[in-house]
Amino acid sequence: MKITRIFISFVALMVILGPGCSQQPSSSFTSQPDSSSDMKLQKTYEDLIVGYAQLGAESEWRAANTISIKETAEQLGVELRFLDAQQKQDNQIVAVRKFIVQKVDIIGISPIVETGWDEVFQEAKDAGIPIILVDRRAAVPEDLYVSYLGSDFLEEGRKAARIMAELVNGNANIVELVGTIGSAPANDRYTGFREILQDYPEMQIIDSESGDFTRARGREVMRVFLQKHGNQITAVYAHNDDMALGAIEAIEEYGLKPEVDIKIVSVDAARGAFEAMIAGKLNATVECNPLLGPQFFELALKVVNGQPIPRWVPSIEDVFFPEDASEILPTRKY
Ligand code: GYE
Repeated sequence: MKITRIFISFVALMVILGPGCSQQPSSSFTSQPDSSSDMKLQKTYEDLIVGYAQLGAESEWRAANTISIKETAEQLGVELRFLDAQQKQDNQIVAVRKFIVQKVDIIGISPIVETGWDEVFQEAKDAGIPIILVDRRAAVPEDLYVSYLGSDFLEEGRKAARIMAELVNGNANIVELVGTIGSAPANDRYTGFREILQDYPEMQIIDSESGDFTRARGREVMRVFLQKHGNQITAVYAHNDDMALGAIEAIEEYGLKPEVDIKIVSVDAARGAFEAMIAGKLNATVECNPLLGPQFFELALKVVNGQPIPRWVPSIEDVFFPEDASEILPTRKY
């Protein structure tokens, strides 16, 4: 079974291509270039000061994302002020406030959870500093940020469910390892998966718990699932690869064979997932691209120069299976 690019979302492409999707950043964020002014007024990458509020370092995905942001800034000559919030929303809010005091040109942030951002985003707006949401969305009014750069997490959940349905022939007792509670990817991967499951009455989610997107928590939660449900469990849906890798360890400890006795589908397509597929321990991984540095700084420069940008810049993503894993692993960048 080889499902390659057939899942690339038509909707996502329409968002990229659609003429109605571009918007002019609001004038309270950026000064429009005066048509009579000369090109010197346009900023270049070397002029840009960017504040970046990263949420933490919980996964292989996040490590690759941070490297992409830092390396791209260095290559382009952008002055990057980077803060790691260590998995705490309060730290991210403090980081944004620091960037406001420092009067950076623009702020990038991966909001750890969806809610609770209105006040601090409003403060940035009042200071005339635009915000780009990177990787994760925030549930705030649209005028509080200029663009969202990241994946279609709902579609990732749907893809995982379609693959799972094929693997189990429409019949399974599934346990779910949910990502960080309240985060956009956990919320949407949860919902997208269930949307598709409605068409498969014999596929039941018998338990669902957060493993906080980490390998250690994925292993702990899977141990508990196995204690509770034993070999009733026939499938695992993990919202990211790290949790799936933890679950694999727990399944082996319990004496069952991952991939064979228990089918496992996860999200991210990080190198660890390819290695697990090559070792015959993971059935599939849905890609979620963390290499957002180049697109982020391109957007940032456009915003600062008052150029139109899309409201959403979605990533185009694939799905990978064990049969292609050895061939593809050397080409993976994360
Ligand atoms: O899937 C997970 C990470 O926000 C898309 O966060 C990201 C998610 C990714 O910890 O591995």
